[in-house]
Amino acid sequence: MSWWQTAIIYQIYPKSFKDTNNDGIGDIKGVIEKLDYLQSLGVTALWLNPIFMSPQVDNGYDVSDYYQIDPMFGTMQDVEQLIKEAHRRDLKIIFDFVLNHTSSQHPWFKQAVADKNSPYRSFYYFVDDKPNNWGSFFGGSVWQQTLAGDYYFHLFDKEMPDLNWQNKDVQREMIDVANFWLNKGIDGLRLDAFIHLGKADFSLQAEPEEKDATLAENYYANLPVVNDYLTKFSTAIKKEHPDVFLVGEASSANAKMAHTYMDKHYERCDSVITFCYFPEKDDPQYTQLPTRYQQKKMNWERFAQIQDQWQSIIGHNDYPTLYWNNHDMARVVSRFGDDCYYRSASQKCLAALMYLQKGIPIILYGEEIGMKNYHATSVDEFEEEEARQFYDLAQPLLGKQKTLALISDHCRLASRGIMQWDDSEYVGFSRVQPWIGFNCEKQYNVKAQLQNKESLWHFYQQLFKLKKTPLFTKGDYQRRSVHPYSYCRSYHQRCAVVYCQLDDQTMTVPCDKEKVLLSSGVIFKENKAYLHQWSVLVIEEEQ
Ligand code: ISL
Ligand code: CA
Repeated sequence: MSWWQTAIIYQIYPKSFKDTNNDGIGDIKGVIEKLDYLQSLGVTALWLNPIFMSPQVDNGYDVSDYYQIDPMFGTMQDVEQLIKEAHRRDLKIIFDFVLNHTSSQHPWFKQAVADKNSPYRSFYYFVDDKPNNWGSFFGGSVWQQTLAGDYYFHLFDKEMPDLNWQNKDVQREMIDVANFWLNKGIDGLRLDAFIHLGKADFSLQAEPEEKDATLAENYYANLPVVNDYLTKFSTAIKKEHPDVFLVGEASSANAKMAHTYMDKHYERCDSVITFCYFPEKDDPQYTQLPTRYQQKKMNWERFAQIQDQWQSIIGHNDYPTLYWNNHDMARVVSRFGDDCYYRSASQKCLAALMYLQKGIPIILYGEEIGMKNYHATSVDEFEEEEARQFYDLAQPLLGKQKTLALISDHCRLASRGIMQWDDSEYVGFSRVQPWIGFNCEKQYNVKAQLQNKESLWHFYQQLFKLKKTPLFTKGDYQRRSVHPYSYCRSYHQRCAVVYCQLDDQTMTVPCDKEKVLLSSGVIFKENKAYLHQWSVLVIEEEQ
């Protein structure tokens, strides 16, 4: 088996994890300081959001030098030490690898803009006139005019021009960057937004044609040519580094597409991260406001169907990723659980539900201590233009606090709060005011959770121990029911059923206590187990 098939990945947003030089910003040394902590939790690999040199227009996803560490996070020596210290503890390191675009401050782009005859001109997409009405993910058109009057293409922020992957020099440069870091000893790469590497013919117009800028994913997401670029990149990388783990971020990929991206006949991705796991329906409280930043409701039936698809199409021979949250979406306990009364219970239940399926768990820092969404205190904290527009509409109606809370719960900032190490003035993160506000809570911090044997943290530790056994890494998956949410894992002569009670009914399961592998919130009475809302039971069954 490859190391990553049994990996449990811990995602670190370095800016918010731990600050060691007291400038209010988390750093590499902070990660090093917490390696023992991470090892004791039982995770086996760390994925770090980008730490390369960057003007930080999009939190490091706008890279201006792939060969340098942003001084805000530390130095090259710090990274080398991190790799060494992580490996000493059997922890793998996965870097975020931004290959679809660079920063507008990258020397390639600067030269391309300054000189039309520069060889770097064809590293990007330049056109004399705006050829289409395609919309950028960050709002407005994908085309940005330069001072010279021509236009360049950007799918994300206008300070993040897209690289032209048709150009073989671009392909080679990115392979070189990847090899540079792999030669330093890192173990894996998360291929950021790779599904956008291919673009359709620029003369095609998006519907509705009369609109200036409209999202047109069919022209710049999951195009067949993406597979060719991927094969080329991965083959070159794996030739020198056969053990590397390549996990692609494929936000809009369904299980079938993911299957193609993971096709064993071609060297592509080892696994992918989709954003399609969570089928939410709009459930707006305020009908006069746009739904974008309003309450949503999870459709658990549909969710179960999607999980079953991924488990059968991908899980049968491969390893899907299993996750509930990341730096681009709200935190699990606030989004799908109950961050008030059933905070611990709901998160334990959801964790077992997701991570005991077949695949590679990816947990977000702070998830293990039940961190909830960060709520902004000012509208200026939101980077999305759409959020500001919503604020202007909603604030006169709902007031400042309520509006901020509503937007906070549905935007990318929600998950990027400071790691709560203790309940001291700056929650053990720093000795100065951190770069962002934070929640300070008596029970939901590392110190308190470590002291309490019944805590969420200890549940995660137990869950990971169980997850590492062959039954849960290699075993087959089979759905039992959606209400209660239950499925079975089987391997050789063994079989275990995972029961998760998501609704407020009580479920009764015949139960021999000796056979219980993991439980939370279950009441055991005379060979029966009673599961109330948010209880979870993992029990071995006779085959
Ligand atoms: O934005 C999308 C659809 O609405 C996605 O298709 C997109 O691929 C995804 O959001 C990409 O996210 C990643 O790249 C971004 C960065 O801002 C995110 O934080 C990162 O996760 C640009 O590099
Ligand atoms: Ca710092």
